[in-house]
Amino acid sequence: MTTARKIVFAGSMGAGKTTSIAALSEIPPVTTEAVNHDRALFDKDTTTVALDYGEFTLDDGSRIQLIGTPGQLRFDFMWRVLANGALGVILLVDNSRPAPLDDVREYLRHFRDFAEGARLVIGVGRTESHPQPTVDAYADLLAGEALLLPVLSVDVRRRDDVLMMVHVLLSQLEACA
Ligand SMILES: Nc1nc2c(ncn2[C@@H]2O[C@H](COP(=O)(O)OP(=O)(O)O)[C@@H](O)[C@H]2O)c(=O)[nH]1
Ligand SMILES: [Mg+2]
Repeated sequence: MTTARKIVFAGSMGAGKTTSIAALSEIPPVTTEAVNHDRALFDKDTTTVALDYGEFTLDDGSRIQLIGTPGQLRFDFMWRVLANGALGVILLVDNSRPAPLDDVREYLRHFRDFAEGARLVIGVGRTESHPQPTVDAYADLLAGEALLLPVLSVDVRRRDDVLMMVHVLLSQLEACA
C-alpha cells in the first residue's frame, strides 16, 4: 500500500491553518471546529480541535493531502500522529503573538525530524501590522539551532502566498532527494 502524500500545516491558534487549506483545496475542505474554550488565549469563536483536511493536485498530476493540525498545545500528541509519513510541514507563525520566536522554538522541538531533514518551511503572518520579529530574526534563531530553513513573510488570505509555501517546500524536498 502506498502512503498518501500529505503536507501538514502546523502553528498556533489563529495562525491561519484553516484559511490556508481552504485557499488551496480543490474539494470542499473538511474542518472540525468547536467552541473555543481558550478565549483568554485567543479571541475566536471557534477553533480547530481535530483537524482540517483538503486535497490539491500538483502540476505533475499527483494528489497531495493537506492536513491542518489542532492549534492548542494540549493537542500536541496529535501533531506527531498527523505528521507521521508526511512529505513536510508548513509551520505558520502569527507575528502578533506575544513571543512568536518562542512559538517557533516550541514547534521546532515537536517537528525536529522535519526541521533537521529540511522538510519544513516557516510562513510568518500578520507582518503588515507586526513587522517584528523580522524574517532575519527567525533566520538567526534557526542558525542558532544549526538549521537552515526557508522563512517567508506570508498572508494566508492570499492564495498565491499559500501556494508559494507549498512550492518552496516541494523544491526543498527535491533539492534534498
Ligand atoms: N490581518 C491579517 N489577518 C490574517 C493574516 N493571516 C491570517 N489572518 C486571519 O487570521 C485568521 C486565521 O484563522 P484560521 O485560519 O482559522 O487559523 P487557524 O486557527 O490556524 O486555523 C483568519 O481570520 C485570517 O483571515 C495576516 O497576515 N494579516
Ligand atoms: Mg483552524
